[in-house]
Amino acid sequence: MDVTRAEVATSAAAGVAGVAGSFAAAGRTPAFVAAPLASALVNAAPGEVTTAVVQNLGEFGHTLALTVALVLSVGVFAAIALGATRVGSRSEVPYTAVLAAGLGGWLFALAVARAPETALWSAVPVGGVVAVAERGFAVGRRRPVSRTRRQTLAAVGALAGFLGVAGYRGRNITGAEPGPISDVTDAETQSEAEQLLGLAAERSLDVPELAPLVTEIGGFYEVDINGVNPNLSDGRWELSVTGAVEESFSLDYAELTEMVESIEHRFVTLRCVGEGLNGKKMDTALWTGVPVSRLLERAGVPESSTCCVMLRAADGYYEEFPLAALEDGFLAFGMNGRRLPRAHGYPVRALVPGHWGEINVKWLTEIEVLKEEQEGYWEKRGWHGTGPVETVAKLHTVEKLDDGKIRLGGHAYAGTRGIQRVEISTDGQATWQDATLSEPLPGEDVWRQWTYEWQAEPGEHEVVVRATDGTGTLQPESFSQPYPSGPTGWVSRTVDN
Ligand SMILES: Nc1nc2c(c(=O)[nH]1)N[C@H]1C(S)=C(S)[C@@H](COP(=O)(O)O)O[C@H]1N2
Ligand SMILES: [Mo]
Repeated sequence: MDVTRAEVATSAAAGVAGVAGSFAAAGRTPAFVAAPLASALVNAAPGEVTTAVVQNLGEFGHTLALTVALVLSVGVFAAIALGATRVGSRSEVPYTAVLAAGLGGWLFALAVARAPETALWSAVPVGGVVAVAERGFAVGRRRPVSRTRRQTLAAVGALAGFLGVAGYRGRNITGAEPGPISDVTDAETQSEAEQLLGLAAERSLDVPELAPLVTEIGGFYEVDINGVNPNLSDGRWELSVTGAVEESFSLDYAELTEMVESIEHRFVTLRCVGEGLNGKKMDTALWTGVPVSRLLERAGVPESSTCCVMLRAADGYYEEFPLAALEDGFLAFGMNGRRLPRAHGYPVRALVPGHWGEINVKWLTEIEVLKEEQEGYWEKRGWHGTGPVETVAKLHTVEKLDDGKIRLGGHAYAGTRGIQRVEISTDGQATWQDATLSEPLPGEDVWRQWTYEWQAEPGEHEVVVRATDGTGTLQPESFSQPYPSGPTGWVSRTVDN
């Protein structure tokens, strides 16, 4: 089959226009055609690839997947446009090519992103490009039409203009970024949160380089299986409690936020099982929400249901773990005095005390009580990240002070075991000294900051840091990689004075 240059140019333009139209309508939300394709690519990839993309490459990996998905989408819209012009050239009915291109574009976008209105934003540009080409460039026409340079330039210019507008519009669609929790609770709840945040600021060590006890929302680490986050609305959100319970039920956002008697604030630290030993995927926030036990009581969990639960989310994520762990869990709709941001699970996420970040499911839609164990998303890919966190002390700041001393600092975390002690060796583990710890924050599941100063001799020093948890157990010394059960070992570093 011969494809003429005009046809190649037309299909390519239609492909790009179809994707641009979708972006203009949906921005970085799952209704954008490339978003579900990128997710499908990541999810269909072998476990190691998914791990590399999500746990190690992070945002870059998602950008890569999204780029491949973009190219694919352009290709499909282009193929649709080409097919449509071919069909049109054999038809006596006017506008066959335009209609076929539009319909094809709409169906493809709909099949991928399942948003009929947004799909129109692909259909119209794809059909439009074919219409322009038919009229001015004789594509798909038997009757030759002479094309002028001016027409070509006008068409290219129109396309470029469309891309610019689409890019601008799409980038400004960021999805829900909600306001303070007082919008959905009351002024008192808001002021409690603010007082607690004030307390955390007071208790943070006076070491400017060291991250404070509560991480700012924008600085809180993020790990997602998809490069594009769900864009839910609280008005349509529902959480169902199902499975081996006496009575399944669903509850909506208003019901949850109106459980005034049950609303609590909790400082909780999260840490990703896939991070490096001295990595930065560990942060703390003040979360506002309702204990999960309220919902489990309402559903009624029979004595015989002692096994486990599956939490499911709007992004297709699912994680399974012991029911006992969930009983102390928390459903958060607030973070640092704000309503939960989209990146961290808006409108509601689960927080499971002391466990790896993995089971703290964001965009939560279902809690299913199970009678038998099943594998979660990451366990299917070989990870063991549903249990309690390992103890860790991180070394994140090394500074030389004016008086010539060296100051070290970091955070230590051991889940609900708490941190009792952090020790430093500056002589390659010959001797150990106690670090200064920040006063503990209220709560069972929070990190502590540590700092240590010493007058170092000139030269190199091997610095090692280790924590002891609240049960008196020393952080494990033997080194292991993050995969499959989280990193272990003592963080060390050579400090040059
Ligand atoms: N729905 C959903 N929940 C999720 C994830 C996800 O990809 N989808 N990632 C998990 C992982 S691996 C971690 S470490 C934490 C990270 O939470 P954060 O992004 O709010 O820091 O969320 C967990 N909850
Ligand atoms: Mo994670």
